[in-house]
Amino acid sequence: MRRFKKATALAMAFAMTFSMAACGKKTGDDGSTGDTEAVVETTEEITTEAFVDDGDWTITEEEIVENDRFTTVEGAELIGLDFEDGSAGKITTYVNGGSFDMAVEEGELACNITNTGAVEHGCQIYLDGFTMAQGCVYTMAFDVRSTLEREVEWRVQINGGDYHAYAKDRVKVGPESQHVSYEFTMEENSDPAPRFVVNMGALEGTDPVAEAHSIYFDNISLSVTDSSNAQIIEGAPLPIKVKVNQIGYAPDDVKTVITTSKDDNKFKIVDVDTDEVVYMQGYGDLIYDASVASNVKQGDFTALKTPGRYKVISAPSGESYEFSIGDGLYDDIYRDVVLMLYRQRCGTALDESIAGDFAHEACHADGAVVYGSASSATVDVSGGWHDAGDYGRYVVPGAKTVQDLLLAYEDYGYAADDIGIPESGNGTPDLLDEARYELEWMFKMQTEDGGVYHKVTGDVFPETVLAVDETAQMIVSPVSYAATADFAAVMAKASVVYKEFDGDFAAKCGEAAAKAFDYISKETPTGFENPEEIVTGEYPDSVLGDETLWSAAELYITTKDAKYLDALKAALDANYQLGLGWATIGSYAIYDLAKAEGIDADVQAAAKEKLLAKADEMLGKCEKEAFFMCQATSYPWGSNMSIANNGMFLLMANNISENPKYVEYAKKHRDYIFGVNGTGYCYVTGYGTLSPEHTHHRPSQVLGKTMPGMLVGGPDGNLEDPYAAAVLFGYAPALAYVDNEQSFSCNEITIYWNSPLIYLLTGLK
Ligand code: 9MR
Ligand code: ZN
Repeated sequence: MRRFKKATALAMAFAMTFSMAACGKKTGDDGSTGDTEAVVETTEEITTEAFVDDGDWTITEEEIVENDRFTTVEGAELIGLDFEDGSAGKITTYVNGGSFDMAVEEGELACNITNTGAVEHGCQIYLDGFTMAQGCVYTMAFDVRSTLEREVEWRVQINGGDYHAYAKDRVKVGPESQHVSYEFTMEENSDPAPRFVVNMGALEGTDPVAEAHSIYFDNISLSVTDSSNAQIIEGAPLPIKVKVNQIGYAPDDVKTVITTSKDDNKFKIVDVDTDEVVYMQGYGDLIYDASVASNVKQGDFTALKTPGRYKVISAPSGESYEFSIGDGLYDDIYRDVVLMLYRQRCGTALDESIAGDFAHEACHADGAVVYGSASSATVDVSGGWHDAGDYGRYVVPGAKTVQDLLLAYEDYGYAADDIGIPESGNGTPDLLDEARYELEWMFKMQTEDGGVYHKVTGDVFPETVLAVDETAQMIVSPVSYAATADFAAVMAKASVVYKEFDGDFAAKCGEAAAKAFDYISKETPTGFENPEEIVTGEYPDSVLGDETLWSAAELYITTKDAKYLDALKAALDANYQLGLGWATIGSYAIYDLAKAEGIDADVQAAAKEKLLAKADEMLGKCEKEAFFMCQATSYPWGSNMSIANNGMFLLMANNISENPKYVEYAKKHRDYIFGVNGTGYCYVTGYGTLSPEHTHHRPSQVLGKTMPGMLVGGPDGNLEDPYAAAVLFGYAPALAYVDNEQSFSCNEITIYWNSPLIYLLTGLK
């Protein structure tokens, strides 16, 4: 937990003049507007409506309220299941190569195993939702019997990473029911979200059990035996109260500090190199913000334009993290945010000079089998980027990522060829080289008849291993409508964007796009669902009007062919979703239509109108929200993608119809990502004072250090993993973030969360 040190009152022996250029309504807390004396000289002239310093800069130490939600109570049953009511409670089954079903039969939990699989967790039952405190003594107990003599293993383990056990034991089971009871002390750090499992697969060192059999459990209990030495279990740390963009602001940017302390009335800005106070001002009125479920205040310091390194001191709640004012502040971060895609490349050796510790030999290079194919022949689908913290390669989110790069190049002519990828210096802009790495893979995902496979992954998510150590058989999942439509759209766009650099490649993209579009034209739009045996990322989407629209739009724009115009008009007439996500992508279509040359004038006018209406609607919402976002209380899995997408969308709107407000609010989305948000985190790894260090990203987890330049998913108000559910219970949506590698719903990273940030930073360059 964060503690603010108690500071003595800092009496200000002086006052100063201030600027309220951008926001003239704020005055001192007493409402006075009297003249003040300037004592700090800045190179910029800061003229302002007055703010009167009352001289009281006492910082109050935060009262630490211990969260006893996790405190252990002697005798408490953390798990207590007798199956009398016919329900298995929250016990869940997991298979990894094995096969069994679970049912409650006459007050017992029956696991009917037909195939144990080849690993210990080939067949497993598990249970989450309890907590363990360091130093506390627990007793694990249950009754068990089995129709066959064999061994099983129970474990209380960490739920992530290497899944090592805090306590475990093997039990020989047979037809005679036996009572197992095992006392143990939790020796490791407290864990707010451990997992209880029973492994019923192939236990190492035991004879394989080939015959079908049933194992019965009853009275499963985990209880606190002695808590006299138990430590307090900490949840997520308290967020810093005074929030700034930890990277910083260009001199002319609108700059806002936000405090979540209702007692803060004023703030001063200190140059951290000289300790001089360079700016002082009162906060605005209290605003209730539903995303953080508290009152906040905004303070404006737009008038401070002098380049330097600063921090905000806010009384009485304390200091902000440091930040800079200057030009070029995003140059390093930009490079890393782009290089992240290089570091996610699959099927090629990663160069140490670029990837550092994350360098590796070519991974996932063996052929993949095609799901449902009678033949065991393999296909070559090597290449592309690893999607995220897992190593799956999925066409749908890949297409979004490529589109963002192509747009960043196209909209800003950003042709840097020295970002530092292996292709740098080859005469083609690096953003296009990087995007091409994915496009080359996407070609391999297209079938003879034009359809595009949804994804290539193992049947389950890999263990926490390096990419080269995921050696499971790769399986190509069936063709999907969404993958094929998205493929058609980006390939069509690529056929134009790459023309001046590589005509043959561009032509190949155009042909592949046309073929994919023909394929979907004959299909009924249907959402993809994972085949039963494959449990990796699904990217399901059954609302496909926007995918149809996007593909028709790009093919029409690039070919001007009447048949695509007809399809486009039909798609525009149907219901479709706007958005720049992987599931709702209609905004890509209307944007490219709005800016295209030589297309149907009515279609273009309608697209422009739709786009600007959406942008204005967003702007209206942003202006009302305390953190200037337009999310209300919607912070879903990957909320940082929504934020980056919205910042990107505002810049896109500005490209269609210039409006300084669009740019100002795009910057506010940047500011949110780098620290002006509920938790105060800079959500990009490796940058800022407080940024994620324990990402759910297998290479980072194995190496014990987080790869730089990755945008994490961020707050997820729906608490979609056991760790988040344990430590973030009851948190407001925009605060529901925790920097822990077990929390895959908050702290994973993806290529398509980085890509809108690439666009945003390119546009703001
Ligand atoms: O980003 C995806 C998010 O929108 C979904 O809610 C979530 C659950 O379906 O899946 C996310 O995508 C994950 C994908 O399925 C597998 N690779 C990691 C992705 C990021 O967590
Ligand atoms: Zn790989």
